[in-house]
Amino acid sequence: MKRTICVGLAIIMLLSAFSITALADNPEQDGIYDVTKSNNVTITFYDENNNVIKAANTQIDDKNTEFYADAVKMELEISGATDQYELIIVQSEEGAPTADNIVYIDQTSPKDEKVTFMVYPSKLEGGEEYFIYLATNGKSREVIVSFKYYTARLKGDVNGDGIINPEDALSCLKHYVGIEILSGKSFKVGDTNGDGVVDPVDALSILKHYVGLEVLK
Ligand SMILES: [Ca+2]
Ligand SMILES: [Ca+2]
Repeated sequence: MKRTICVGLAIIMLLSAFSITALADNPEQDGIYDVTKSNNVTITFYDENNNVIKAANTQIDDKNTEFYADAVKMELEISGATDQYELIIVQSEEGAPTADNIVYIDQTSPKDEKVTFMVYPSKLEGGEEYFIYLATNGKSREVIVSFKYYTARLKGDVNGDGIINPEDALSCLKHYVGIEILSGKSFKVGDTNGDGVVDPVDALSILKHYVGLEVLK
């Protein structure tokens, strides 16, 4: 019994050691970030209304990144193109496009040794990583671009994964008992009733939202 308590305390102390870091505020808008691309690819990002989006330096989850606020579409120009190309965008799983994870597919032929794709993924979900594959005759499919999508924090979405569920309620309870201290945006969205404290009342609201008894707004 004594041993169980000691192990429990050790776990709690270990958890606290990892969680006492203040988080910088994440962006207020949704958008694309962490873009990597091959050298022969030029990308222009657009919002829903086809306005060009410029990159802004920002922090997401305490990491510096270039952020394209409100970007949902992109134009890809691939130079050195000689053949017909097929482009596929896959959510999450690098290496295995399947019917379930493909969010965009298109095919085009080059013009002046360039191919241009105007890409509009069917869905973009917060916290997910996307891979853009290009394939052509005699050349196997390769990743030419990868990016992540960020969604601004909803009230109750304490861990910022875009979903409000029991995990978030648990984070509120951990904060309440001092195991995992919430700060910044996480605290703000965790305090669902806005009374300045994150406690079991907030955890309960999140659970009620999850089961459909209450809608957090
Ligand atoms: Ca969440
Ligand atoms: Ca509260």
